[in-house]
Amino acid sequence: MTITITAFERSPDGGKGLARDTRVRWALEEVGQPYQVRLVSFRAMKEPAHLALHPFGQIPTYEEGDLALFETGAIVFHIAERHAGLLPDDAKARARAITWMFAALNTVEPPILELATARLLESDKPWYAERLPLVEDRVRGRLNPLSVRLGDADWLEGAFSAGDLLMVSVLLRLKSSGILDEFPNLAAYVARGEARPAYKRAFDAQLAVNTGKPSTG
Ligand code: GTB
Repeated sequence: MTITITAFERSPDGGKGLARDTRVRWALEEVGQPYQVRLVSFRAMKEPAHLALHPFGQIPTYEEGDLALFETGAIVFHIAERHAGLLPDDAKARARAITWMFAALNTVEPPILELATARLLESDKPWYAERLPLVEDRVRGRLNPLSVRLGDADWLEGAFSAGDLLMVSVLLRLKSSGILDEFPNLAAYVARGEARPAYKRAFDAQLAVNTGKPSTG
């Protein structure tokens, strides 16, 4: 059955892979599922046809036959449940990998988003310089225990899983901040994720949308 996802017609990041369709593309590439992409403008995202797929008027969405999903956590979980490669077979290992999916989205991503929002929307405020270090420290408050738990392992729970896919996707948003480099094992973890052939294919596909040409490196 054909899988169709939505993505920005023109991503505000110009193709750095930070828009959330990249994580869905990555999951589909990991399990070897072909997919189509429907590009949507900011205006089209708020129109009835798209709102029927995504009540909050955002991307990405996921359509497969008469199934329509939104929320990247739910989409990646759906893909991982139906295809081998993103969740272990063993029930307990599977539950642990799913726990890391939730940890990525519920515990680690919120302060990272807060930092991104502060940098993007608050830099002209008189209190910005005072607030920024507080927000950065809240990010460090999540990275420090994550770094301790990862230790010198390659992935969070044995083999690469959907938990790693979401955690790396979330951490990628920090690359430009320099904070990730304070935690060398996390920086290496993100680099391992980016080095996966499936990630590269996903990255190149979204880059091609935004620049008209694929990445060379
Ligand atoms: N919780 C939802 C999910 O995980 O699916 C969040 C979806 C979401 O935030 N979608 C964003 C969106 O549609 C795009 S990814 N925004 C438009 C709107 O809300 O009107 C967030 C994003 C956007 C841009 C960059 N960037 O340019 O760096 C990074 C991330």
